[in-house]
Amino acid sequence: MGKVTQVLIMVAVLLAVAAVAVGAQSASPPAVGASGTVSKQCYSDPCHGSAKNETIYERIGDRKSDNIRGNGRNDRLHANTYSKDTDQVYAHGGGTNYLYVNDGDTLDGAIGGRGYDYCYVDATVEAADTCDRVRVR
Ligand SMILES: [Ca+2]
Ligand SMILES: [Ca+2]
Ligand SMILES: [Ca+2]
Repeated sequence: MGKVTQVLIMVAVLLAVAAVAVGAQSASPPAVGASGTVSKQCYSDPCHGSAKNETIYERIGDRKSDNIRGNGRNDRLHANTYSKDTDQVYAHGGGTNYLYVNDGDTLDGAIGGRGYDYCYVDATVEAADTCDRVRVR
């Protein structure tokens, strides 16, 4: 085998390994795919999701206490963009949900539903016992 051929094979193998690594990374976290996910910015309180895969964001600005309710399917509910507020985030319905209330204060609430819920909080006091997984950040 010529040296050039050997090098080419090595490069090909490295590229294949890199591709697999990238693929594995983008495959996690599970269940929630980029396809079919709808983003929603809240302008009202309470703010309701629909029966779609959704990423919902709290109202714009500090000191606005939000009630955000997801619905069916897999949702990501963000109340961690602004602070100095008391936000309540409810998963509602099934699916795999991600509830974010880690906005720097410990006044918020993350409440899980029937599905599997990940709650990202500033302190465990913000996580209801309906959260299946609690992450303090
Ligand atoms: Ca808020
Ligand atoms: Ca907030
Ligand atoms: Ca908080």
